[in-house]
Amino acid sequence: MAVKTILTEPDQLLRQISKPVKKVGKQEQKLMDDMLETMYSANGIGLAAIQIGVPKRIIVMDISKDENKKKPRYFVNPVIKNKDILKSTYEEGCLSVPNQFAEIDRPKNCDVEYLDYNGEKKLLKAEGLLATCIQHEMDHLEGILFIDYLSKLKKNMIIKKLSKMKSTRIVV
Ligand code: GNR
Ligand code: NI
Repeated sequence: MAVKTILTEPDQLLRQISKPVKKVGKQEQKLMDDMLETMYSANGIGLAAIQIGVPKRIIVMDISKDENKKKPRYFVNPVIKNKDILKSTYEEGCLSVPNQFAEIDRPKNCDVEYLDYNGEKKLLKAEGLLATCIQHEMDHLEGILFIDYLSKLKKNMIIKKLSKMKSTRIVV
């Protein structure tokens, strides 16, 4: 396994639409292992493959709080089958939009069909943080970031800040 570099806004790769996986093979499993290790090392609860520069429809997640009780989840080619008309608000962050947070409304519950780590077809009825996170990750597959839901003004402020941070190189 290996920790990969997480791309950050305004990297244009993050805007790519990810491609469906034809078969969950060794290569995809190795990618999922690397994604999980990268996510844990960045203290994230989810990661989409495009965040490490791979435009495949693959997501890893672990929303468990206890470090000793890890519960990794893998989603390949996820599709939302059903979503709530009820919305819930959550303060979201993103490893690709470092140190920025905003309250985002999304359907409260959703059903997701996907292939697991072994390529088996599964259906998950997601609620709460799990539902929020899976929807955040599925947006990444479409090249969407949570800041896209903010006003132009707020979004541009964040992009400007991140661009500045990126162009600042500390010289000793
Ligand atoms: O680590 C993460 N936390 C988080 C908090 C609220 C809503 C969504 C997330 S996902 C984020 C990791 C990430 O950027 N995944 O794409
Ligand atoms: Ni994200």
